[in-house]
Amino acid sequence: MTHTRIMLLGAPGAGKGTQAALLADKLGIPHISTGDMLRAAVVAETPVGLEAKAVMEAGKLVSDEIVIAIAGERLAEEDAGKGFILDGFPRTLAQAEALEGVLARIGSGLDCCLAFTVDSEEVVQRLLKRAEIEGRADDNEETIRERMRVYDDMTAPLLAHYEKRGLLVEVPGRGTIEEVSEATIGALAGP
Ligand code: B4P
Repeated sequence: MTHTRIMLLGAPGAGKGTQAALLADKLGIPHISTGDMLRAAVVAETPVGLEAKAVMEAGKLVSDEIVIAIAGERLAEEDAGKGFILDGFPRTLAQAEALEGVLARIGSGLDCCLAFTVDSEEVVQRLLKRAEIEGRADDNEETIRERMRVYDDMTAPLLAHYEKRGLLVEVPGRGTIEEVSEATIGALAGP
């Protein structure tokens, strides 16, 4: 398995965060989640957190400017030099272009984009279940449906963007977490 600069794409609840954590552990490279970084900023009440809070609670995207800055800073840290799992970034074409610039500056590029496919009713059910367990402010049915609309409008176009670059690998996101994990490792190993 040679891929170490990996990004994960998929609708909310498609399994990005779950699979990113498993993969990062297996490959010994950092899991970089813009969602986790933004939630930490909200809890710490930093200027970024104060700006992001209401946007996230409404199921909208935080501004490209903020997200590109926090992801760029994190990718410049030493541990990301040996590879990374990007989870939830990029989410817009502007973010994808910014990522290409950041990686080009450090003489690197993405090895692949793993796209998790799963049907919308299943993701709603998964996120409602997470709401019972974790109580995340954006895991209620109305906000989940808004996040899915935002995904279709702003993020789904990235599928064609990465396909054109020969980086897109689709992974069926249905099944248990273990089954999806096996499919993810299989997808990285190639045909
Ligand atoms: P994220 O934290 O990225 O949240 P998410 O899309 O809902 O997915 P997540 O990765 O957490 O969940 P997963 O599918 O693994 O973003 C949250 C918000 O932050 C965004 O709405 C936005 O406001 C902001 N944001 C983040 N990045 C941004 C960016 N780049 N630009 C702008 N704004 C940004 O898992 C969901 C649930 O399903 C879990 O409970 C899990 O246990 C379960 N699950 C996973 N796989 C399963 C399986 N196979 N079977 C059953 N359940 C499963």
